Amino acid sequence: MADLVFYTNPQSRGATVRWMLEEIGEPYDTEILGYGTSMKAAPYLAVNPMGKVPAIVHKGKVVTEVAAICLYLADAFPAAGLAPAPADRADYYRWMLFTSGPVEAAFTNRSMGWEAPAEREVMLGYGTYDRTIATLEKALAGKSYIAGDRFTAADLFVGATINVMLMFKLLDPTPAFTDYAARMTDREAYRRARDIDARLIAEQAAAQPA
Ligand SMILES: N[C@@H](CCC(=O)N[C@@H](CS)C(=O)NCC(=O)O)C(=O)O
Repeated sequence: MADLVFYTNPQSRGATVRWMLEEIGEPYDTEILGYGTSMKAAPYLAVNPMGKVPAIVHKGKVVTEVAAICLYLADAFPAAGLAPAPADRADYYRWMLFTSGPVEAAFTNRSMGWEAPAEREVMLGYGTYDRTIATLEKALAGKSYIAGDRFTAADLFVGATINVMLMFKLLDPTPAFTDYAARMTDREAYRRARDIDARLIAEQAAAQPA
């Protein structure tokens, strides 16, 4: 058993953590959980009471939430060079958490067709979808990377989120977003992770009764 266990489903936000794990390059064991079945059964609820994937257990410590897992792994495995030096983390924390909070809420609400009445926008952490997305676009303007001068876990997380939003047509495919997503995902670790999950999805489909 490896020190690092990854709980996921290949068709889930776990894809981002798989990419992160492939960037880290350390051995990990994978536990595949089924929607509505093993994901909501006692053994996994003991790991994540939410009954949601992904989660990791590293040396007995549980981490859930994709953004937290990426931040944790970048710190736990510094040799991968995915976290800036502590003094240079302003943009790193800012855009990572802006994406896991306001951006995620803005696009999931949009995907559900929920629109807050204008007078209640002040109560929403993201205000409006349009302002949140314009802010993210501005954060990328004129930069190769979102936090500093090299690829970090913030690019992995923000790039993966933008990629998914583009795939599900929840984001206007402006050059700022499409170029950034294409550049961030043009990495061996991304392709390895994508291929592993694609293989698992094919295996699951083949195992379904006809
Ligand atoms: N905020 C969580 C979201 C996790 C999440 O919603 N995962 C979905 C798959 S993408 C899930 O496990 N759904 C199964 C369920 O709720 O039963 C994170 O960032 O990890």
